[in-house]
Amino acid sequence: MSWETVEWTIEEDRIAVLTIRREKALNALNRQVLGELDQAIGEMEGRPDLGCVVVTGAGTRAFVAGADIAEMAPMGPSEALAFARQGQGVFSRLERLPVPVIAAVQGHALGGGCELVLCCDIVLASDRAVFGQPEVKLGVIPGFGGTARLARRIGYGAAMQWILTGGTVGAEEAHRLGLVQRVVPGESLRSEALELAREIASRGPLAVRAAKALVREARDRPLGDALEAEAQAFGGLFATHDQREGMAAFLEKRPARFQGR
Ligand code: CO8
Repeated sequence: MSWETVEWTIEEDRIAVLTIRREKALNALNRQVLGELDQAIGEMEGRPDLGCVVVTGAGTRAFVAGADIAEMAPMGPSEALAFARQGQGVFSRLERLPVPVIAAVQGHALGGGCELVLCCDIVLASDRAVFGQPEVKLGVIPGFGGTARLARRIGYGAAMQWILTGGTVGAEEAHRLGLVQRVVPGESLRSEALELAREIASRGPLAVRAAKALVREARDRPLGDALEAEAQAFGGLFATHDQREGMAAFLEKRPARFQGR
């Protein structure tokens, strides 16, 4: 499952790794990358056997250094609008993937790269990772969801500071602000991300998918609606094999054998 600039592989049982491969441009997002990402995400949507996805960029220097500035530079307003819509559409599709998505950020995650991180559920970063929304330095603003998603993740003041100054922060600061869940040495980033993916993929698959959807959707729902959705999903899981198996396994002091049904 590979195109010119994007590939996804089943790394091991139930774990997919989605890689942006445009290393000579620090994995910058042009229309081709976005188109290929869209196809890859479409394929993963149709895979009920997946338990977790890890997203990363090729090489050690960058996760994604933003939208492709050379491609954007000559654009007029309607082309730029279409480009923003294309990126937003692809990123929202990634955010809505039914399985959890872990970002493994090894280097620069700037502009569109930082916005891509914001569409992942859990973020692991190398101690060399750098985050930021530098668009105002280019005379523009974030266009792939940053003005809408960053404050939800790191709070209003910090988001304003990032977006209004265009400054960058390192992995430790991103961790302190809650964007990054764990900072690890660069050489162990991939194995740590896979280990986390393995742990998630070992849990009840229906429960994991339900939990992801509920936590994500609760951000945009009134509390009462979110609680009702949770209660409905909770009740629904009691009609599954995996609920009976998970609870029986606990009571019998043995590992659960989930079947995703
Ligand atoms: N676009 C295109 N090419 C890039 C990009 C980029 N975003 N980032 C790096 N490259 C290219 C460089 O041009 C260079 O190419 P070449 O070797 O041919 O000269 C190569 O990658 C390596 O880059 P550097 O030599 O600059 O590497 P350094 O290690 O010196 O610096 C940095 C690394 C700090 C990451 C630096 O490359 C940089 O600042 N990049 C740009 C970061 C940036 O401003 N990103 C935000 C872009 S805007 C954006 O993402 C908006 C998203 C919404 C769009 C809405 C649509 C309208």
